[in-house]
Amino acid sequence: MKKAFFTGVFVVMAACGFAQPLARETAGPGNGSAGSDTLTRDQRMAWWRDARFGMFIHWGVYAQLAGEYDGHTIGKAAEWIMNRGKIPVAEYHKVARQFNPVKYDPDAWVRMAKDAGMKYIVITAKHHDGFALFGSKASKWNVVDATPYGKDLLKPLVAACRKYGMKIGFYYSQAQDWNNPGGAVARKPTSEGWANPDSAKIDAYTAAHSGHWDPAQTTDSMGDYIDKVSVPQVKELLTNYGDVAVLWWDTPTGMTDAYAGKLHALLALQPKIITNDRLKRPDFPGDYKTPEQKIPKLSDLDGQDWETCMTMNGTWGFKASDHNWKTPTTLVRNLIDIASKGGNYLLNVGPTAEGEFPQPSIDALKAIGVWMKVNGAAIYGTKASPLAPLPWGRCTVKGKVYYLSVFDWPADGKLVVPGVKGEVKKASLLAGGAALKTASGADGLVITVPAAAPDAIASVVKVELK
Ligand code: H79
Repeated sequence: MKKAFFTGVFVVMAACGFAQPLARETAGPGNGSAGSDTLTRDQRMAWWRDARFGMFIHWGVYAQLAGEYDGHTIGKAAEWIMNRGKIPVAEYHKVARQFNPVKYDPDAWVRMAKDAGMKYIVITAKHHDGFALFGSKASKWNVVDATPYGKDLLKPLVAACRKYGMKIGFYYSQAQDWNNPGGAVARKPTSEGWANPDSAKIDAYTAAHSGHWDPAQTTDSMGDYIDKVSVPQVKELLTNYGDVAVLWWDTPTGMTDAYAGKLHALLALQPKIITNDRLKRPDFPGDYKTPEQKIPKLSDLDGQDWETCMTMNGTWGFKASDHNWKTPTTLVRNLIDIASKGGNYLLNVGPTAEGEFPQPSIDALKAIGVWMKVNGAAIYGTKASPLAPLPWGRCTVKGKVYYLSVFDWPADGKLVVPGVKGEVKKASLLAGGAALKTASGADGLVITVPAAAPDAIASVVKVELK
C-alpha cells in the first residue's frame, strides 16, 4: 500500500514537472540513483534483445496524398509531403477530411507481422505533420476529431497485439510538428517537384520564422506546444493503452533539456518501457541507438544496443509512385547481417489511406516468414558473431551454438569457418536437419555440405560445440 502511494505521488510530481523521474537507470540530466523496485536497463531490454525483428508502421493523413499533390509527385519520403510541398495548414486539413480507412484490419496487420517473424510493432502515433492517430484531448488535429473515420486507430491495434502476443510501441514526433502551433520545423519547406504558386511569399515567411511556412504554425511558442500538446499527448499514450513496450522519439529539433525533462518524466508511467536515443542529444541517450536506412559497419559499433530502421522501398509513408522494392533476399540478408552485429531490424510498412498494406509489402513479409519459420533460431536470442567477417555469409551465436548463414554456397562442397574454437558436437542444416561432417583444417573448421544450397536466400548451418 505504502509503496503504491509513493509511486503515485512520484508520477504526479514528475508529470507536473516538479521532479525528474528517478525511476530509470538511463535518464537525463540530474538523475540520481534508481529506486529499489526499479528495473535495470538489462531487465527492460531483455525481450527486445531477444526479439531482433520488428515492424515499423508509418501511417497518417499523408497516406491519403500518397506522394502526390495538385497532380505532381512531391519529394522522396511521402510522409514529408506537407513540408516538401509547402502545403498550407488549412489545405492539409482538407486532406484529413478525406481520410477514411474503412479497410483497416489491425488483426490482419498483426498477423502479417507475426507470420513474418516480427516480435514487436512500432506505429507512428504522431508524425511530423502533427496528426494524432488516436483520440486526443490535447489537440483537435487527431483522427477522431479531424477525419470522417472518427475512431481511434491505436486502440484496436493494441488489442490485436495483445491477442497475438505482439509487443506494441509508439513513435511520437515530440518536437517537430507542422500543424499544432509552436511545433518545430526541422527543414525548410521546398517545392520539390512542384512549384507552389505562393512560393515567394512562403519563402519570406520561412526565412523569418525558423522554417515555418504558414502563420498558423507560429501562433504559439515552442514552450507552449510542449506543454499543451507534446506532454499531454505522450501522457495519453502512456496512460490509455495498457503496457507500451517502446517509445520511439524522433527529430529533437529545438528541444531543450527542460522540454526533454518534462517528456522523459512521463516514462515513469510505464516502468518497463524502453526508448530510443532521439529525445534530445546528448543528455537523453535512451536505451538504444537508431541508425536510419543503414546498417552500421562493425568498426562503428561501440557495444551499445542498436536498431536499424529501414523502408522496404524508398519511403516511410505510402507513396503510389515508389515501386523501388527491396527483394526478399535483400531483406532477409539485412536481418541476418544486423543480427550478426548484435542489432535489431525495424522494417517499415506504409499502409494506404484505405488501411491496407501495399501488396509488395505483403508479399515480402510472407517470403521473410517462410525463411524465418525454418531459420528463426539463427536470429532470435542470438548474439553478435565472435568471428572475423566471413567471405560467404554471416554468423550469430547462442551459447555454444554457432549459426552460420551462408549467402554464397561453396562450389566445392566445403564450407570453411576460420576462428571456431572448441570441439564440434554436431553440425546440421536448419533446413531439414541433416547432419553434416566436420573436420579441422589448416584454415579452420571445414564442414562438408551438400552440392546445392538448400535455400537461395540463405542456408543456415548450425554448429554445436562440446
Ligand atoms: O519517420 C521517418 C522519417 O520521416 C523520419 N525518421 C524516420 C523514422 C525523419 N525525419 N527527419 N529525418 C528522418 C531526417 C531528414 C530527412 C530529410 Fe528528407 C531529408 C528531410 C528532407 C530531406 C527524407 C528525404 C525526407 C524527405 C526527403
